[in-house]
Amino acid sequence: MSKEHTLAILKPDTVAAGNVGNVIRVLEKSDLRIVAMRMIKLSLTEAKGFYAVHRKRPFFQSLCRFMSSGPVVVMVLEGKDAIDTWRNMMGPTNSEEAPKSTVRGQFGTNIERNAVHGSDATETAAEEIAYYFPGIDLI
Ligand code: 3AN
Repeated sequence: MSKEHTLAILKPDTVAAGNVGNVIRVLEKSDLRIVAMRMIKLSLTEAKGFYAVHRKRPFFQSLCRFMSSGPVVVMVLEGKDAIDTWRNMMGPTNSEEAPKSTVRGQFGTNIERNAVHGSDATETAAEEIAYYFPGIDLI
């Protein structure tokens, strides 16, 4: 696989704990490059739109409340196999089960407050990047 883009979100727990710089440091030491970045606060409606795929899941309301509870940092990451590379760096969904060598293991708390998001496939990466960076010109 050649150069790829993915969307990363540093979730409200990461911002609130003052770990934005720590996660950026991990990224800057990796083979991925941050090519776009903004800090935003999602409304509850925007969080529900972003996580619409999970709307039938029991954790949906709580997840959306959490994601809209404070500022987040959204980023576009670029690199070889960026989607899988970032997901491997993030670690498993549940921070309580994530190895300490992963971002979720180091900076997250549990399955909901798990520090970071990463797109899971090429199509979702394109949709998610367009959602937060409309009109962005990625080469
Ligand atoms: P991932 O972010 O690892 O791809 P998904 O897509 O299954 O995980 O879930 C999206 C988000 O929903 C997760 N990042 C997590 O914050 C939350 N989530 C997933 N499963 C649960 C659960 N059982 N209880 C609470 N929150 C969950």
